[in-house]
Amino acid sequence: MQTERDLQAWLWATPNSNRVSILLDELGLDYRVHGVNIRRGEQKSPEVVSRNPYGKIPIVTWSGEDGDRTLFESGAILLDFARRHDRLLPKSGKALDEAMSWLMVGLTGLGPTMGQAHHWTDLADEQPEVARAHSVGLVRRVFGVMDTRLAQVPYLADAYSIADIAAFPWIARSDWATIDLAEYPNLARWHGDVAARPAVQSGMAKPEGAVLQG
Ligand SMILES: N[C@@H](CCC(=O)N[C@@H](CS)C(=O)NCC(=O)O)C(=O)O
Repeated sequence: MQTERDLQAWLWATPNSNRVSILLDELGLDYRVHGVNIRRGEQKSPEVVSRNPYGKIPIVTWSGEDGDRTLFESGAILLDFARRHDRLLPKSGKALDEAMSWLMVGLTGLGPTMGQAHHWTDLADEQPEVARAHSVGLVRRVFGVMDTRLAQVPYLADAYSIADIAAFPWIARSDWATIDLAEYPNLARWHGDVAARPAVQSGMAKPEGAVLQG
């Protein structure tokens, strides 16, 4: 049951945004999407900065039993919704330990290293070889540890969870780090399994018509 009234999300066609749209679609929630074109600098607008002083997306707001709520940082949003809805996160014990640990690998290892690799292999005006190789090497280390893990279990925390949702939108853009996913066969198998989920397909298509370019 949806307890959030007037649920709204500020998103663009970016990996951290798609974590949130996949989450909300997995939970079957109704929400209104506001497109924030980060290549046009719309994340610096008063509309965004008043809800996230960092001037970044994703952001979600809603009215709940405890009043008006605002959350930014994709990891905070994943954890809050999984816990309140009692879905996509084990309750306790070893299963919770594993889900939390692999969630953090996605949030603090995969996302930031992919962002740097995208910068040094594509976005930067100058792309010194030392920076390119260093940033891609850090991504390869994360891909390698995930590939080894996924040789043993179907999903990062065994059962499908927010750890997979945090990782998927970045793995789906492995080309941003000039990496062919086929080099990591277990990760590629997992990517195919997660990509087949209807909520992942609908979440990855939000905001409708958004394109990340420039
Ligand atoms: N740690 C934050 C990172 C948010 C982030 O960097 N968002 C990007 C889009 S994926 C953004 O807003 N970039 C524009 C900017 O930094 O000005 C999260 O996971 O939500």
